[in-house]
Amino acid sequence: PTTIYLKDYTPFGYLVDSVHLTFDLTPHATRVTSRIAFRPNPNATDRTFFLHGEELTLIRAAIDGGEITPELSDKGLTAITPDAPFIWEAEVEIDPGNNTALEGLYMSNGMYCTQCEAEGFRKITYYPDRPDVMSTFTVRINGDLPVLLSNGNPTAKGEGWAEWTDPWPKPAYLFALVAGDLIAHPGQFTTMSDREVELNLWVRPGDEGKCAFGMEALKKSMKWDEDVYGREYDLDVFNIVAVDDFNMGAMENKGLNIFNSSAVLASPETSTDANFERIEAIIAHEYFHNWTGNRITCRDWFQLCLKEGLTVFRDAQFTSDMRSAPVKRIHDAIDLRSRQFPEDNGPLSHPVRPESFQEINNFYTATVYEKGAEIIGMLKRLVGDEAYAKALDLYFDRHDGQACTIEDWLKVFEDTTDRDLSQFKRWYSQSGTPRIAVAEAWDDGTYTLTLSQRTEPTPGQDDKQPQVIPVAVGLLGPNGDEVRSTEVLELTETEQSFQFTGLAARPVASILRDFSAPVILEQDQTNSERAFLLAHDTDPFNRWQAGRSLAQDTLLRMISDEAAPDADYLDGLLSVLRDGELDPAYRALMLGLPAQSELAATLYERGDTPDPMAIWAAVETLRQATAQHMQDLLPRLHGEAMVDAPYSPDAEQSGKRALGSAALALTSRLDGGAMAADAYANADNMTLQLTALSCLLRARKGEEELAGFYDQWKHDRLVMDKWFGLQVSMASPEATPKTARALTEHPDFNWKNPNRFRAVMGALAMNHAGFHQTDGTGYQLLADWLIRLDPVNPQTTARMCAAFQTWTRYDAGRQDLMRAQLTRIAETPNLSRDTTEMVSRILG
Ligand code: B3K
Ligand code: ZN
Repeated sequence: PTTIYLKDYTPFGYLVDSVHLTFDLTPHATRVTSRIAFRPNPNATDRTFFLHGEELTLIRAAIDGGEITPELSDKGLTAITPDAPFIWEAEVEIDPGNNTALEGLYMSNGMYCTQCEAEGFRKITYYPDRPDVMSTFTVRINGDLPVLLSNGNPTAKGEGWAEWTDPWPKPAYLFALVAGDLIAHPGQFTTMSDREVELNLWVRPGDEGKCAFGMEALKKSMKWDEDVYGREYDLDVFNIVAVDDFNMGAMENKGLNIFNSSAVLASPETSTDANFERIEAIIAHEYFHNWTGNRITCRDWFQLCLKEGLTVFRDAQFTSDMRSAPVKRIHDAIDLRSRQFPEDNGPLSHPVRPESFQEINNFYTATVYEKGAEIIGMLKRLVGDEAYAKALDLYFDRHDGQACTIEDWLKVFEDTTDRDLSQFKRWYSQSGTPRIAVAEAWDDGTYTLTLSQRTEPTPGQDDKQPQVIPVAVGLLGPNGDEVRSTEVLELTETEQSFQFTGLAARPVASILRDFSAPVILEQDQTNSERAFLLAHDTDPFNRWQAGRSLAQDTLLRMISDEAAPDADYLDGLLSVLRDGELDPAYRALMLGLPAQSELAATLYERGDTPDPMAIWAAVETLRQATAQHMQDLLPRLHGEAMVDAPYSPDAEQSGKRALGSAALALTSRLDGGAMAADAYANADNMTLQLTALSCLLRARKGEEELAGFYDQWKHDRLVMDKWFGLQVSMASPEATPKTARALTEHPDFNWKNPNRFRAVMGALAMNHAGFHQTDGTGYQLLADWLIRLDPVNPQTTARMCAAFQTWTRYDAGRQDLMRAQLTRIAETPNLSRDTTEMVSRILG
């Protein structure tokens, strides 16, 4: 396979002035006719006329009306062109009905739809399929289907055809087409300059009742982007389509967003509070791309974080504004630690702006997205809110309509603030998670905090340079009062000391408040300091973190030294949970524990070999001890979690339900699931129903309920995904691989559907002790299915290979078993480029 390098970027030799496409839709022989106006690019030196094209049958090609015979390869075509503007025409045939990879034009339940990012347009017609080639598009769709959609505004239509014109120049990856028997859930938005926008959420018949929430989320997003970023929508219509077969969450095609149905369809009966929150965030994310991604796009795919990091940051701001900012920040930190840290500190580690790739789809990662968003957050913290707003205005002014780089992005900050960001830029080029060690000294009224940073070597990067790390710090006095409010220290050297003078007594420092940087803090805190911060910290993030550190510390000692659950943790937790003034959602988060995989990582990093069964047992023991310790409080928590208003997925109600669910889970450890059985019988929304069922399954009960759930919901694809997933995630470690295998034999295990495949295989990989069973059956089952899926859907296969990324952490026996499965995958004949790249990086 060929490797593509950032350093090799050159502009395309031609500019595209306009694109006209005609689609004659039939399932197995769709004709695509293109008419494209090219002209030589004055800023390019290489005039090779190469158009990408894959899996196309070329019927006819012409330049300025004269038929030509281009030179074809399996990657595209080359042709001789005039040294002046010219019109390119081509007619190709494609087979959407057999496109199981879900990239390009494909079919899902009789509906035609597209996914072009990153490089799917080349499976639709011959084209310079690169993000820096931007053009307006006019699309005519001929097809015998009631709804025919493409980007931009509708410009004409008749029986069996429709024409769409997108006036905004865009790269081909933002092209979209949808055709099918769809029903619209309509809406309407008036923009800040009083333009009316027609909104539609298009769904399959039967899903009409699941649209209202998504539509409201869209309107809120449109309003928020006007209020906070001054960004107005720019077309007459905005369409969203829900599709059942989709490789990821959603796609921001200009004016025609396409969503995995799981990322947009919602109703109280079928969706959990977490589903609603995720849907709201994804709708916002895709909508925000209209400016950060579409109006200003990426020069090349190495710059992916330019649009993704920024858009994730924007959707996080939106969620913080719509819901609770501390809760969102804690969720993001949990997510970063569980998904991005393992990537950043393992064989798949890559910079936020990678420097090379074989298959770009493998780089839509937590590092590019979530660490990319953290970088924006740090930048904002360093320059301040006002300068951030100014820089963003300048970014939109200066770069509207362009395909940009990270250099362009940083330059607007340098120009607005006069700051030199060359060291800050290392965040984009250096991979690995920086670790910050803390040393403290106290002398006569002066507290000295010494911070030192180091980043372990990562693949291809042995030497790391110090980065600019904003460390938000506050100080508490011995009575718990805050004696220094939050201050952002800028750590730029390998080691640096910061002094706080004029203090009456030795303070307790609260470091990395609000998780001000995506780093690992290595602080030798005593448990009494942690308990002190848990009781007194004014920073909600660090207050939660103090509890989390206590939990982690007790778990690690339980695992390594067979210690008993720590009293500081249990007592501290109890008093926080007792505090009725605290937001229920926040208290529910306090009851969380570090993921078992995260405990494994910590053990590994300090030189121990993690034993997944020992980790599992410690977590179980601690849970049991927590339930006993809080026994008297649990009825009160249930009471506080009561909602006696009609169901709403808002922050307040869902926070209460989160607390109630956590209390029910603990209660189930004491009453053998009696209360959960009751809760299951009375549940009138999916959040409660699923919580109760999971408590029952964890108590090794609930067989009847599980069967009842199936009968109740077998008609609903999205709920059935939950039914599949839950059984695997709640299985005992020993039973996990067996349970997953049995489910793959279930008639409803439609493995070509990515949601269903992930429901089972994703849950298997996430069930730490179950996946890592010493007989290797978990590894083998996953590998069997990855090998089977690869020829059908390489993108989803490659992504799921990451389940093996931590294989070198474990004991020799498990390593051998995992290596054997990875090798077996690698040696599969005709393995896709996607999976080949992933497996070879993981094997190292
Ligand atoms: N931009 C798309 C992701 C495309 C993934 C291609 N493999 C969704 C998003 O980030 O909004
Ligand atoms: Zn995105």
